[in-house]
Amino acid sequence: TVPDLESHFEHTISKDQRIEPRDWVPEGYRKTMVRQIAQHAHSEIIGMQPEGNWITRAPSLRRKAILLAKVQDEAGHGLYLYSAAETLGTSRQELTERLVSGRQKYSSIFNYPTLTFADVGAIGWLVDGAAICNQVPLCRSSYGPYARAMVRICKEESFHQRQGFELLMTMMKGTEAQREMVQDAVNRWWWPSLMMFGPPDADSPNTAQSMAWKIKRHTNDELRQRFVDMSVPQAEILGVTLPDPELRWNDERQHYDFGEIDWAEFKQVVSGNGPCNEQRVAHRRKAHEDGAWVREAAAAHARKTSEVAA
Ligand code: FAQ
Repeated sequence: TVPDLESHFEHTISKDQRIEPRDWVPEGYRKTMVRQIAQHAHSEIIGMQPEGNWITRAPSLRRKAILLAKVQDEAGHGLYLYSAAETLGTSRQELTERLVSGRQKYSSIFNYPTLTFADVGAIGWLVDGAAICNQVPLCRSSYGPYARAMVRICKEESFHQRQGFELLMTMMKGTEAQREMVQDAVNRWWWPSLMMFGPPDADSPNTAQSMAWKIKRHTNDELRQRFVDMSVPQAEILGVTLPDPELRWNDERQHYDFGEIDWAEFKQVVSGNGPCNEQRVAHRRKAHEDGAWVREAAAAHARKTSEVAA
């Protein structure tokens, strides 16, 4: 009966055990989990585009090999995550259709352009850095298939973050023009990276319930603060300035204070009006349409083999 199932679900959550695909879950839990996993998967897939833009123009064979590997990892993360969502009863095809028709979100960060090769470094350092900060706690998320996917994904993100930092460090040891390129990239990517953590807690409609269900382990503002605290010393090592005049250590709080995020810009980008939203979705839609014949051929082949077997 439902009360039994419900108490089993509540018990599993309260004991910090994992919910598995065979378990009964409240509809709200299923909906939230599918939304978060799908948005996460879409972010990985759309997130291939800004850096993919530089694969053909990487400055050396070594940089090209690293970048190819990173972008391929992102495709892998996306597929992993779609599989996790499928265990909740929503197919990858359905989710892809929601993405290409603009009905489902992906991270705001991937709607900004990559103007120079230093952007590849800044994405690795800041965007993957923010992703790790957000995702390490998700390894303890209550939904088993999602939490387990996060373990592997975080290992790969850690390599991504290091390659970005190392790229920027190399450029900082180069010419004056290279140092300026790095500073310019950091100026453009810093604030959008802080927006990756989502709206402030007071304006985050999903946080309270997701924390109660242990889908999320920390609030948006907690993770954003952790990211700022982690990034300031790294910026010092690199020798770049973070573009926030209000950034300073607060001895009382034992954290860095930072300036106000431009939430109007965040809302614009999330609602489809960022600098590259249209281009990103159009590119994904075209790739999906161009791949239709592969899906049809695979389905026809599967049908044929099952007919032969029967
Ligand atoms: N952009 O109530 P909340 C990566 C939406 S890392 C767009 O606070 P929640 C790696 C939110 O979904 C990036 N939308 O929501 C990589 C909700 O939507 P709704 C992906 C945003 O879920 C690196 C609404 O606003 N990582 O891809 C954003 O509790 C380099 C209200 O917000 C993840 O997805 C945003 N920044 O908390 C790849 C991590 N923020 O209900 C390539 C997993 C919020 O209107 C290259 N996700 N929204 O449909 C999470 O941890 C959470 O979903 C949050 C949002 C923290 C993102």
